[in-house]
Amino acid sequence: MAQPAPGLETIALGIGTLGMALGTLAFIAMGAGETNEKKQEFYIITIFIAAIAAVSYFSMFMGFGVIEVVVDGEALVIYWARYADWLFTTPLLLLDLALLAGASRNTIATLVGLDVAMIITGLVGALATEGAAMRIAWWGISTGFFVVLLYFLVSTLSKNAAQKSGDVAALFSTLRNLVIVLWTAYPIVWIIGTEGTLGLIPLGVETAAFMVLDLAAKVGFGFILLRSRDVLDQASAPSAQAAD
Ligand SMILES: *C/C=C(C)/C=C/C=C(C)/C=C/C1=C(C)CCCC1(C)C
Repeated sequence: MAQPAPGLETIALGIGTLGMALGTLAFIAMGAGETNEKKQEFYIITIFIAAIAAVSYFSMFMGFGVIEVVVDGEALVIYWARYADWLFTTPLLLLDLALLAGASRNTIATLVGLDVAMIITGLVGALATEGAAMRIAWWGISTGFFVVLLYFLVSTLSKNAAQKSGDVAALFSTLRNLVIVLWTAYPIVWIIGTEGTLGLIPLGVETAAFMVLDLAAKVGFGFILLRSRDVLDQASAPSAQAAD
């Protein structure tokens, strides 16, 4: 059993837990009293994103969800709990974006499928013991899914959003760009961190980097989305149809 990580890791995981918990409470408060069912969807999804991450961070803070993987004779400390979190929270983030854009079910299924494939292959890479080359190969496969996912965000989903009102399209662009920039940092932190075996940054720095990214990509994203009440009104107006 791994012990709770000391130092920077513990601090980063503690801040992550607090930030996600406060984000959850803030989103619940923002959504309280919302009676429009379509708009409630955005609140429910975004509350769960922060809540799942809060639980995941708390588990890692308590020293759970972390294992040692021996690669080429060297022990790597891997937080697998992240992937359990991301497996649910990243599809939910994409669902928020897709609902905003008025995407069809097929587009949503494609995005979620690519995303789940990205997270699972990333997890395989994180746990692979065959050697550094094999881990980096899985990183490459995961990054391949990620690139296709980004393609769908800038093509199909952006086209859907362009058919919405100017305000909705503008909010979509802001959030989409935030996703592109923040999400791109994850594979970079992974490969230069413990998982990539290159060890360019120590585990504490990596944990802090993921914490800042997670807070921005979930709580930051959620605030930008949910504070725009009248834009959500327009996005969920009955006239808004699912585009193909
Ligand atoms: C709230 C959590 C978020 C937004 C997490 C996003 C995670 C990714 C975009 C992860 C991507 C990865 C690759 C593209 C390569 C392999 C390693 C991963 C899983 C870190």
